[in-house]
Amino acid sequence: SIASERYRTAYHFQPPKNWMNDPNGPMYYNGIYHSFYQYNPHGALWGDIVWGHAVSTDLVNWIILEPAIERDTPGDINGCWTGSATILPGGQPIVIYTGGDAENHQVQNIMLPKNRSDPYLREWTKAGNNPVLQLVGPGFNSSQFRDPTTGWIGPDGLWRIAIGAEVNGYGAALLYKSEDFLNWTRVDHPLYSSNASGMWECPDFFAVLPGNNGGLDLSTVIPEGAKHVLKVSLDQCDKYMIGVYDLKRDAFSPDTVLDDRRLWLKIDYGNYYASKSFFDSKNSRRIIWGWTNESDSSSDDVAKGWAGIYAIPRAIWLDSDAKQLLQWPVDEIESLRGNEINHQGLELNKGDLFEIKGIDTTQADVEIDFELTSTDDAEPFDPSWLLDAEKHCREAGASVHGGVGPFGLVILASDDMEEHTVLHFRVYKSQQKYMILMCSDLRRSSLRPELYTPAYGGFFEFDLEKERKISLRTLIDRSAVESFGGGGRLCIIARVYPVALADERRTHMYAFNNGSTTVKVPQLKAWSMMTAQVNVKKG
Ligand code: DQQ
Repeated sequence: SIASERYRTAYHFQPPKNWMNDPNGPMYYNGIYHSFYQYNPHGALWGDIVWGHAVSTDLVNWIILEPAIERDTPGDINGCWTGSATILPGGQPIVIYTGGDAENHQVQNIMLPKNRSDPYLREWTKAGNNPVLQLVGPGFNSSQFRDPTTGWIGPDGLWRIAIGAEVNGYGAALLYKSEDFLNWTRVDHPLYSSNASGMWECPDFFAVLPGNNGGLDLSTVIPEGAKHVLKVSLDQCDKYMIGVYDLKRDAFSPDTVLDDRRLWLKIDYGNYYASKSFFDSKNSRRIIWGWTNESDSSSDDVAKGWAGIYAIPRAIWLDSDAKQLLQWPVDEIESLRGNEINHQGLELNKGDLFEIKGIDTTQADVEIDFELTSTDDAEPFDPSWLLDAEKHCREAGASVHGGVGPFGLVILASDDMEEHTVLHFRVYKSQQKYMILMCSDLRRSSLRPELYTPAYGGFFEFDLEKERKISLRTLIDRSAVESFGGGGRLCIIARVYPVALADERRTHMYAFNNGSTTVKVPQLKAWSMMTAQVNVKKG
């Protein structure tokens, strides 16, 4: 229907139709970016999973190819699930992925490109010795054993990978070693495990240098001073720990161990799961890709004929204090910026609503700097709020007056404001530092029933003594709203389905302030975004 076309994203990747979930095996190889994805060739709900395949030279425009692998061997007859790519010395790409076998055990399989001189690597061959890994033994659960990582080389010259598992009911990243990437043995201790949670899906393990956005290749020597990040997927979100990879123990050791997993940092505080990163040797950066599900109902998805998008690929690096990751949409996305508007020297007093006009409000890239005129009225921060930032976003919503904030952006607003989505900040004082609340509040985003419309949110630490400006960048793409707060300190991607959008009615965008402290906007820039070629199919 027309409505479902209006909700389709114009520059967030999605296949031409059907269901898509986790990003798989991302890599840059011989001038081409490869994106594989969990894909149901038969419909808009999860099932019959194969690896969809798309290629790009710029991470913006994509060519959709035939699926790279289908369910046709005993080791993957129930599904070709998530896995990762590694480029072996000499330029041999190799993929390890999870298969569901006929008994519903999860096993690991290998596949290789059939012809390395095909620039798109269209055809893939499964290894003769598949499945290369199975899990048996006390405490293990063969139906909770999946999602192998990209490989890295240890000091002994052997390859290593980690695999998500549940051991005695607890989350673990199991560690495996191999000489040739085909024959693997389990190391008797995990890379890391924790009794703070159950099953870990989609582990990702990578090295980062504090304050350096250059990106590190896992399979080369890791420089002195590097930290490691372990990301795992659970509780509908992607959480991570920063620590060190202790080469003597051959194990990850987090800088801070948090027993309550609600306190673990998140890659994104919205609708984002199963992310996977890779080293981009073209531009020397690490890029992370995540899956954003629909927030409408399954029957809506069947009616639309499609479900699932990817967040914009983001550069990801470690902050200079080594306490959190920073993320920013890849620069390439700016090639879609069209018509630009620009405002300088705005001032937002308590209750002000400033309409941002002159761009396509349904397909836009918006960058705003909010400069605080004072922090005197910042209310005290209560650390218990960290346990449930969404609750705090519901209670301290955009219409609740505060000391410093709420201020931010109202988007996809209907003429009468009956429908609107809000992105906002609020500033709190916590001993020597400031804590910023960032929310993406979907509660009034649509008049349609049966939608999941939470107020997503999180807190980040910010040095307001050093920097008085808090930036907000929001990528609006029809049903996708992806926001970056404080220069990439906190990210929230969300899905919204306003009736006004489906009806092709005008929607409005405003900057606002509802705090008693005046907020200046020294710079506001916004662009209409053009439509990327993400739906081109080539046989
Ligand atoms: N999705 C895959 C699994 C993975 C899960 C199956 C995470 O391999 O654990 O589609 O979304």
